[in-house]
Amino acid sequence: TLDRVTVRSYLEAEAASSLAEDVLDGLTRPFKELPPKHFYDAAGADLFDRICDQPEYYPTRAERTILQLQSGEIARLTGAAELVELGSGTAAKTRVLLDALRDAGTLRRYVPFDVTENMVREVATSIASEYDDVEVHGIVGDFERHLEHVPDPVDGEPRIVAFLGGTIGNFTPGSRRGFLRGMGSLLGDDDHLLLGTDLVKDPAVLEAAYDDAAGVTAAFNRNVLRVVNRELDADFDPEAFDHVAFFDREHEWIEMRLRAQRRMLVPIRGLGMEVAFEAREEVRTEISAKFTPERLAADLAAAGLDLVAVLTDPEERFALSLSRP
Ligand code: AVJ
Repeated sequence: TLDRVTVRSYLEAEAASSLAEDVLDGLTRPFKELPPKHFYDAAGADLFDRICDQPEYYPTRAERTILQLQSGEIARLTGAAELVELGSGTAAKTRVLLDALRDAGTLRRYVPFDVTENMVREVATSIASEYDDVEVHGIVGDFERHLEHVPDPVDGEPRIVAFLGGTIGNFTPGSRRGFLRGMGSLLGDDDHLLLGTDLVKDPAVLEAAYDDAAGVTAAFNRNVLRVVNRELDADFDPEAFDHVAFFDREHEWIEMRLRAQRRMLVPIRGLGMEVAFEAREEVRTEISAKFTPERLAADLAAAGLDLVAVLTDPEERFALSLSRP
């Protein structure tokens, strides 16, 4: 099987510098901010997996339900020989889609793309051993900067570029459209974008999903401070920050913040600076946009994509959309 696996990394030392610049930028703003991509070191990836098992966090289960019910339809509508998956993670849900493409007799290659090298390697070798004759081309990179390294489609056959889980919601509205356009640039006339988006719903349900009773999301949120401590030799006390999650009704997004319990001065030696916090001052750590079908269509159209199908779970909590250039 190993002769069917390639893994290329485009990250190297860049990862640390992108964190340094993001922390420098984000913590010197009048309203402090840290981008959500730095949550996902090994501990953060584990915490996210645990979030998905919490009873309140429905998106992962809802999306899996849609895949289980609709993968055959997705295979039929796309006839895809290839699945490119941005943010592939452990590819748990992906197998449902790969199975459908294999059963349709079209599947030839899987391209997992993620920031965590070990995860890409493990996924690449296990998929290659589970799916006879399927090639796997793993990419270790930052999908905001390395999309250009996605290989050309095999023999010009149709492909699906998938961005699942609702991660598109982490982009602010303007950069969201830019990123959709970037994914669109990977699509030829016979290709499709498969996009997972969480849907607008009762704010109480949304807020519970980002503030589970077991405190796993709170630990995930604080983990970004541990990442900064380790990578930039900083002295954050993660326990001195409270986890805050609320639905912003105007923007229709969940916002996560970390709120300082008291005044403090935090050394970040790797940047040669100290950051001051007022008591109750907050750092925004994530937005997670929730969509209405109208907004989804408008964002896709703005990125030059035409909606082909919107597939939802029976409770209409989450949507998987297929669109094309
Ligand atoms: C992995 C980005 C889809 O926004 O719901 C989960 C991350 N943050 N709980 C999301 C997350 C808090 C998640 N995504």
